[in-house]
Amino acid sequence: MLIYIDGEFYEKAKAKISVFDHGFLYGDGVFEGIRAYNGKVFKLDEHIDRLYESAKVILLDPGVDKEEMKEIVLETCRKNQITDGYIRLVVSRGVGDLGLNPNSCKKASVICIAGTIQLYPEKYYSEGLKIITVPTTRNNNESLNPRIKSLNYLNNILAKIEGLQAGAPEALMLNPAGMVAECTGDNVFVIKGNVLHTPDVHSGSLDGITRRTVMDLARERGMEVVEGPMSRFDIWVADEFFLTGTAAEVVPVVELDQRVIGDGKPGPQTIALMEDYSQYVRSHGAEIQK
Ligand code: PXG
Repeated sequence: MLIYIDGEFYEKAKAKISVFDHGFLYGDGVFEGIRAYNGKVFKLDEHIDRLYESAKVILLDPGVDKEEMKEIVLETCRKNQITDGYIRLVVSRGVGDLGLNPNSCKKASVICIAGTIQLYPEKYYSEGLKIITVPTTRNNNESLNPRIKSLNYLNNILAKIEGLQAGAPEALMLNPAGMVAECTGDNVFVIKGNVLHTPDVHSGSLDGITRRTVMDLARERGMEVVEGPMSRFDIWVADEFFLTGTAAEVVPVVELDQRVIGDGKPGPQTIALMEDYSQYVRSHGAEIQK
């Protein structure tokens, strides 16, 4: 495996960053988790745009432009002969002094890892997940906006731990006002009748790229798509419930807080969207080979 760090490729054992990198010391940086399918990088432009938005919001200059960043991703895939895989692109504040002042970091570090992905167990998709709402709320928009895909994931990790301790593979997080935000690494959707409903991004969720893709696919199926406030009530009484994310893709949920959703099986419209998604990802994306 060859890993890109600041203009060079390194063997896995030699791919190291400084302990003085503020990404490590303070979680000061941003990242993207991207998939490649069938020789193509899925939604590369969208991931790069989101990365640069996250960087802009934290006043971080990646030091390379978007075209160069795309080429870094594609070249890392080529070097590792990736056709189907998982790409992690990281921009950290870089090496600086102790002390959280980012101005001591002279240059951002860019890291790109392209490897294979550990897929979720097949059972999650055929049977659906049973999850719970956890006490840890999603970060307040004005403290650390959940739209920033930052290297600081402790908020999500705390919620994930609470879910795992209760035996749930994912955990639903509310925002500080008690409305549904998202899961620890996935966006949330419910279906009631012909309406697909997901919390708007101001509710405390990442503007997920899988989320956007699924909204488009649902519109193509003639569904009405609503982005707006969602309460747990809306989920408990929904016909269908599912999560979306780059890693999970589209995964059905059949129980929340011991309330069975719909008839307790992955719903027909969810299954249709899962199929649409898996077809779509295999036929769209930036070609890895020149
Ligand atoms: N919410 C959160 C908090 C996430 O971290 C999503 C929603 C879904 O967004 P996308 O754009 O993927 O549809 C995420 C995604 C990783 C990793 O390596 C994390 C994500 C995706 C892929 C890999 O930790 N988070």
